[in-house]
Amino acid sequence: MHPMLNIAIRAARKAGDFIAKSVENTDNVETSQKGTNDFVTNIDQGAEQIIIDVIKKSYPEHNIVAEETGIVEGKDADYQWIIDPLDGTTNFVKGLPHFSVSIALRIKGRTEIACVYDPIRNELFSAQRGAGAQLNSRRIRVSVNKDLSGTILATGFPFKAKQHSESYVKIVSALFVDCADFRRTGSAALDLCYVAAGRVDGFFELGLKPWDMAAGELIAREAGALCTDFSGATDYMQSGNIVAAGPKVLKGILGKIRENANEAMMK
Ligand code: 2AM
Ligand code: CA
Ligand code: CA
Ligand code: CA
Repeated sequence: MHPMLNIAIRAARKAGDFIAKSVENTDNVETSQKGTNDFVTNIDQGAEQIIIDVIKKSYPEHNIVAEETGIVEGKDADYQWIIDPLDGTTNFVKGLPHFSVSIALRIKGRTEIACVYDPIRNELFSAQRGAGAQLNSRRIRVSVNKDLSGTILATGFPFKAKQHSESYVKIVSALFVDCADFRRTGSAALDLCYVAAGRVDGFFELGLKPWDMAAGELIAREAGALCTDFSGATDYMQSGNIVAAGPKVLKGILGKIRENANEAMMK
């Protein structure tokens, strides 16, 4: 295993176990609001510090971009770690046991290493570019479907970009004609991993941040998924709008998006 993947996994497990422990004793959880419908807790921050400490100890020169801390500059700009210490904070705050720790490493602008850890289920998803994707060390693959029929699609509602609600609902209605059903889990990082594992057949969401997607998208692609933005191009890290699925399902989702999205969503 790549030594940097080893460090990513060590950091994710340490942070995840810290989060899982806090679920047992919610007296220690302090929630504050960053904005409308946008929560952060001392556990998000504590988990992030654990991850940063593990990475900095092994790689003091590397750069870090973390959701709650922002940019931690190092001397070597070629290496950039992208961290979401707790993806699914709203679930966590509500006591809904579905969230994850997401860590990716980009080297010279390309994601090389990724891990997403679900501490409640003890599931560790990981990938190294060119070496496939794993769930707890076993190889995972996307589902194979000819088209949208029978598919279960994961999505996230545009709770932040509510100006897109109408177009979003149109896309969902159009997809619902052909797919079997939807899931809305609340952790984009795990949604991408579930695409990778074939637990859902596709995923789309808009308005995501790089740390929501960076690890999950490599894991999905290494498991055979294609990831695109809503126009079918690969600019999802910039736009925050992502579709992930096996090639045929992706084509079906993109078709419905193209027919129903507004102009701003297609950028
Ligand atoms: P978070 O829990 O790390 O914030 C679910 O739809 C996705 O949206 C999750 O990846 C979640 O990440 C993210 N999310 C939740 N609330 C958010 C907010 N107010 N602003 C931006 N992203 C948010
Ligand atoms: Ca957040
Ligand atoms: Ca997130
Ligand atoms: Ca987060």
